Amino acid sequence: MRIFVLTGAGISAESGIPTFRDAGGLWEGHAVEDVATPEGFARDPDLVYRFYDERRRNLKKVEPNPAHRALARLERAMPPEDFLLVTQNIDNLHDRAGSRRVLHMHGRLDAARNERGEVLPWSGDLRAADRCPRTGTRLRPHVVWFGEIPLHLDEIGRFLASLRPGDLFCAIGTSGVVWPAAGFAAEAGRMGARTVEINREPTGGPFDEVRRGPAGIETPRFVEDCLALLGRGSNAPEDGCPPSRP
Ligand code: BV8
Repeated sequence: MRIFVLTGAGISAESGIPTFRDAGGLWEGHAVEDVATPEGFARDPDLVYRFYDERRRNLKKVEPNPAHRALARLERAMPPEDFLLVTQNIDNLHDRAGSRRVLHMHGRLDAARNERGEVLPWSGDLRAADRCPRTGTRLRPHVVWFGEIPLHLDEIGRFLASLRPGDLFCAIGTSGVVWPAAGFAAEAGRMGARTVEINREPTGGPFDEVRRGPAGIETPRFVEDCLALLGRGSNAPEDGCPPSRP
């Protein structure tokens, strides 16, 4: 059985990171789409640097929640080729919860990118005066802005195309507004996978099953159900992996 998990801002809400919709999509009176764009960066780079500095500083004050930890457990219980975790979030809570293979399709706050597109870890404030220690070029947040092409789309597309009846797709804490991530559930359904949504509120997305409630409660339950399907219920040892799908 293969499982594709897509997470959005809602999975980090119980860790104290505001979602885009909760913030009303605004920041310092600016629409996120205005600030989180190449045009916004060209227009007012200091505003955009500040926007990400504040969110990067906040990362140090928050911790992964049971939803992040449950997905790390599910990853450990499955053959690598049968599990894929894709996040739209730029926080590092999946990584800090122990997930080893996370595709950050919209980039990540704890990294910067030089003018050659090379990525380097970056945990402090990032300002216009900062330069890449390797190339001396200007740095920008390693974040995919609106109008830019998300990361890892080839790998994501291959995994979606490999899904078959009996496999699972689960979207956790995403409003399904932002494309191309918003199209993944329908694609998984077209391949015959069962599609599950975990969300506090209805989104109207194309799901076979909805688990209404906070991610911190519903995700561990979903993972327990997956482990039972894999014959790896909560009383099973965490060592080894079930046989991969032939
Ligand atoms: C692209 C990084 C071309 C920045 C982000 C018209 C139609 C279709 C598409 C478009 C269009 N006009 C423009 C577009 C394209 C655009 C887009 O989709 N715009 C939207 C606004 C219409 N997309 C792009 O520009 C993308 N690029 O299209 O390039 C291309 C593509 C492919 C191939 C070739 C060319 C790039 C998009 C990436 C933008 N960058 N992030 C930053 O973070 O600052 S997106 C950003 O917003 C987040 O990363 C996230 O993805 C998105 C917010 O979405 P969610 O994560 O879902 O968060 P949200 O707050 O909306 O929802 C939270 C949900 O959680 C809610 O449902 C809530 O009920 C739930 N929840 C809350 N608490 C809990 C909970 N659930 C459970 N438990 C809880 N406790």
